[in-house]
Amino acid sequence: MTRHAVRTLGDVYDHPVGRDVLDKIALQIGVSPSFIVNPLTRRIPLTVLDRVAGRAAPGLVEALTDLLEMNPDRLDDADTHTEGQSEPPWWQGAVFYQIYPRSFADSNGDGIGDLRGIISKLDYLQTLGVDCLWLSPIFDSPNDDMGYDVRDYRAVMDLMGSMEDLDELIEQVHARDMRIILDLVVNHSSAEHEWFQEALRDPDGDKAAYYFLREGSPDAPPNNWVSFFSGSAWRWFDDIKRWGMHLFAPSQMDLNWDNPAVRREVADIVQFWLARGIDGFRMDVINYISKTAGLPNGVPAVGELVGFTGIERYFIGPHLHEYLRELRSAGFTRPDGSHALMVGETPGIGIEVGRLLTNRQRREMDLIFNFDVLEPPGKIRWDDYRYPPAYFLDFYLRYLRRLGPDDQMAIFAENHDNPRIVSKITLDPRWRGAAAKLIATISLTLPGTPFIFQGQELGAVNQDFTSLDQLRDVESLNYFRELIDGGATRDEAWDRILAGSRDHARVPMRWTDEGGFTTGQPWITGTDMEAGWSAAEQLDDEHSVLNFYRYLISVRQYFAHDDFTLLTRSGHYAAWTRGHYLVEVNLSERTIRRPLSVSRMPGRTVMTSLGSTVRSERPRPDELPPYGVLIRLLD
Ligand code: ISL
Ligand code: CA
Repeated sequence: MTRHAVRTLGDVYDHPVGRDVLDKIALQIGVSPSFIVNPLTRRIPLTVLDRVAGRAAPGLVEALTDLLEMNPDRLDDADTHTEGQSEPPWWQGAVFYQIYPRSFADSNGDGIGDLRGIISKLDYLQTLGVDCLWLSPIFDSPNDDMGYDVRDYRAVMDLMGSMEDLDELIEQVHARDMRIILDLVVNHSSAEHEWFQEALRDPDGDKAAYYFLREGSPDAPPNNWVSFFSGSAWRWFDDIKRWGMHLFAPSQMDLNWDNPAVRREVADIVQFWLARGIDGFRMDVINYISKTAGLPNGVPAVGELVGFTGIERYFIGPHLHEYLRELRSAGFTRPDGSHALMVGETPGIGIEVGRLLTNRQRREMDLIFNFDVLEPPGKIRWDDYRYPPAYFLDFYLRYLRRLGPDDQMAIFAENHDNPRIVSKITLDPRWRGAAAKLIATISLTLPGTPFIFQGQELGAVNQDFTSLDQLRDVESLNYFRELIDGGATRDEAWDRILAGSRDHARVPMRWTDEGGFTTGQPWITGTDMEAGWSAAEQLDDEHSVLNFYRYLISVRQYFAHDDFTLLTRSGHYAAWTRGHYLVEVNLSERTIRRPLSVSRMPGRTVMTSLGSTVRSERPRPDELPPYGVLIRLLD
């Protein structure tokens, strides 16, 4: 692989990592990237930039060049051998549905969702029309981070059921012509995993080398990295007089992927599950697995900029691509040579590095989640603000323009780590359904692989939690403490928690008007009791969000492999075609005019978001109501 020296601003921009970084900066300050990098500025030497920026943010430019040099891969360096005109892989036209098992359906009344609960809802999922289920963690876990802390990668968490239940679930999913992927959480394991327990018993033994354990003194952690769940990323284990690294909760110990034995273990785990019929994995924070050798301190200026000191030392580490390729061949390849699906959860990864990770010719992963879609410039999850749906559309349009024939993007608006998209967009109950349908339309008609999170198909909204004891998430609880310790009042701290808590997405599914999730006491309660929004009620309502999703998913097969053409994108309006379907959307909360150039195109209306606003309010034919959608089949 050729190494390109990075000396000028232009070199940075020509580098995939640099391009992503500069694009992010441009987005945040609200300018076009060409405002920063253009023929005039391209030749500015980084040494000069360092002198200018160095005063305000010492070390920033050096951190950037380090990062770029640590990541020499470029798409044009990749193996360019084309695989020929093979059939598109199954997942390309698929609609994914994420289940948060704990909160989906409880079969035995203990208040916690489980595998038999999921089995009991397979008819519902089939009616919805989704092709592949992704289950958030169901492996044995002490649940400090709700299963994202795995104690045994080969056992089912007892709260979820048994191995037999899982086998039955897999079988029944397949019998319905659907597929199923699980969650692979291998950047870290639970401290209760036998590997770590053995490391504690023998801190110089081979299992200790599975983790990052460092000698030192209890008052000075080995470096300045911070945890995503507050505080230092290091925890002192007094029994063995060693520090242990945890990028997440103190009981989620980071695994050392530089140890080949760890990589072999992970490949074996994947093989174990593939043999049981699993169709692939979503891979938790998979871009964090390769840490910079020597675990050097993070640059404080970077930490201040992005909020997490140390992140530039591991979010695209030096061996990331290598380890993924190895795992694909050693773990994700079946005996017949076919590959199971690899979906990477990749916080912080931009479009170009995303392409490096998923371009078909490179044989790393198949899809990744690009999280930049979740907050518009200047906002973070904890801010209370209204999310402009135009940002959602424009984000994916921009993404699309950058993709080549061997790239594919995943489209998503929600997951178990984020508040509900409808509440982010609008708090006005009149537009709840329309906003939900607008996101559905963009997600399901743009060329990409859509992921729907449970409840999204019901237009679920955030919960009016009123006190901390209603929350369960370690991140929210720790962050509240951190805010108070930092001098915030309880009200200030609570406002931030309420805006961003992951628990909004984790309350039980609303199956019936009374709830229908459990016959017992749910492990966490939801507060949204608005009539008409449960699954049962929506199935009976032809204008419901649920039936809108069902419709779009069912017709998707007719255009999923067809061309996409953007006809108009101006102001709050956009129109595009996908195959013979013509889609028009209003991205605002005001009624807007449809341009004649589009409204005159001959075709018949097959779907509108009507009915999700005030029932009697029929829009004029030349207008689109707030967040309105109009879908026609062209003649
Ligand atoms: O909530 C976040 C941190 O502030 C997110 O950045 C999130 O932690 C990140 O996207 C990684 O998420 C995944 O790994 C975590 C787990 O808690 C999340 O539920 C999971 O989706 C650690 O395993
Ligand atoms: Ca249960």
